Amino acid sequence: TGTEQRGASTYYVSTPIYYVNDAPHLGHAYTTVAGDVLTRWHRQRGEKVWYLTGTDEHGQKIMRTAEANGVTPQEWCDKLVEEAWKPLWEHLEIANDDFIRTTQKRHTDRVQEFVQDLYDKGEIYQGGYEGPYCVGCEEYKTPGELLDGEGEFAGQKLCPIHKKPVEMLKEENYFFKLSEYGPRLLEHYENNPDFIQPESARNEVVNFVRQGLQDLSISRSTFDWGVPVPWDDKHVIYVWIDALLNYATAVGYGSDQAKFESTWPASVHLVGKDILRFHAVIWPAMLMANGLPLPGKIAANGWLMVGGEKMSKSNLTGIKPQDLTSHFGVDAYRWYFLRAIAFGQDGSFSWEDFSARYTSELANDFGNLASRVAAMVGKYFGGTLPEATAHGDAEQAVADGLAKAVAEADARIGDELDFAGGIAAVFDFIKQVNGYLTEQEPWKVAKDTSPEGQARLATILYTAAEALRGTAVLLAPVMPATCEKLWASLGAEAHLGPLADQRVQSAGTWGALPAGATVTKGEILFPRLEEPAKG
Ligand code: ME8
Repeated sequence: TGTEQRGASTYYVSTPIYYVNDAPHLGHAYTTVAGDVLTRWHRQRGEKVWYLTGTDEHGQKIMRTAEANGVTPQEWCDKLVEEAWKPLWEHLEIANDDFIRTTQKRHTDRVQEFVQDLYDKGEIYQGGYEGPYCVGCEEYKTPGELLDGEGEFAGQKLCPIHKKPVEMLKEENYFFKLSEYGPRLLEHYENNPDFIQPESARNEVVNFVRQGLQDLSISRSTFDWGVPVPWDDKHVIYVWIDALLNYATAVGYGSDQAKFESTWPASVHLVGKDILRFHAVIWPAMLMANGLPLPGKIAANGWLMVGGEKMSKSNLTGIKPQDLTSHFGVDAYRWYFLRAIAFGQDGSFSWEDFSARYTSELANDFGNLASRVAAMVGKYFGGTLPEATAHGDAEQAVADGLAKAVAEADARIGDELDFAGGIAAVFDFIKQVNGYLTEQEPWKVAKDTSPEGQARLATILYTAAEALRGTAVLLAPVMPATCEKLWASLGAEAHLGPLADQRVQSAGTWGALPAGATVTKGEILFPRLEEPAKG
């Protein structure tokens, strides 16, 4: 059909663009860190990558928040973007290539053109609609999915996600003929089994579409904080239509054809499962309607939960990432959520679990290994990495372990978005190296001053250092600053160049770190946590 061809030469990943009604919490950071690790991984494969994030600034939710704070919506958005959202992504070492805001002219002009095109093609018509609306979701709800309110909300119907009363909304609006796209969408899901990930999300969407789609109201006339409908300025474009188009407008749709063609379509749209239908149903239908290629994958992450409910800004249950990074550090933070929660599943944050994993896996297994090896190369070889002249079976097992970790992590993280599985493979390897040192006992071998004894000692320490070289490359996308410190402590840059230039494909090639490298005992990678932990 043409829409299924993916030709772009760029590995293009997007996060949702977040509502700026409040500051970001752990949930937003979860999706954004996942995308950062994924794109860093692909950059490390040597691919051309584009990583996009941004903010969703129109609609009633933002307008009401601004009103409640006594400022204009634009002032509110500017303040939140500059003081809360951008600084957090910098703090978390997010290497996004662009940051789109839906109030930017480069976006609003293109949104109008896109919608005008659909109108000209007869995909949009005028009609009326009345139904229960959740401002938290910015979405009409179907009566069947609403919950009965209790207590302060007795007698009212509640949104199943926000647990707040819905409002009855009646409008004369413009409608997109979404109902006509069911068969083509189902065909696309069928022909592209990986289009929606994970499987549970795919099934949910397929079932939803099979029940039949309704046309979608794409304009609002009861408030004006939005992009005007080009042919009828009494209406603004529905915030979700406006928002979804960011993925195209940010990479040159309608403005920079060369860039658009080399970037579009997205390889992966990362989304929370709360907004799956918008991305897996409405968005592809909009693209089909305008003849644009569909994205490669919609990957839904689960929810971080608080007290059994989705952590949310609207319900004031958000925990600020900075509350955790100030205690655990940024890299441990980036690592923890991807390591501890299977991507696609819900998960609960717990201070105890984070502390326990930090201490056992980061400080003890990984950090201690790095500092022990550097200390022994310092003590026994004056800080110059010795040659492995006695490489035998035990060493070969470590070399094979590295190759296996590389292959496993590359497939899991780079292709399957199984971050937990990929990180676990690297930490299994770290355990293997620790086991190797425990068995070889270099501190005892050091007492044997014969040439054979010294050759053994040299070989053991070379092997451990080379294992760390591979580990630094594999963990760099997850813990960039920590791996830079390790790279520096191994003296790797002088021989192999910057860590950022290392390739996944050659990370498992044994013997890359040459004898003669200057190994120094650098900073402690994971300092002991201060006790007692908050929580
Ligand atoms: O939905 N657990 O913006 P939003 C995991 N503007 N992820 C969570 C989470 C949680 N508890 N809470 C939020 C919007 N997220 C729209 C998107 S896209 C064209 C428009 C993450 O500020 C998750 O990725 O409500 C979720 O989809 C997103 O933040 C919602 O952010």
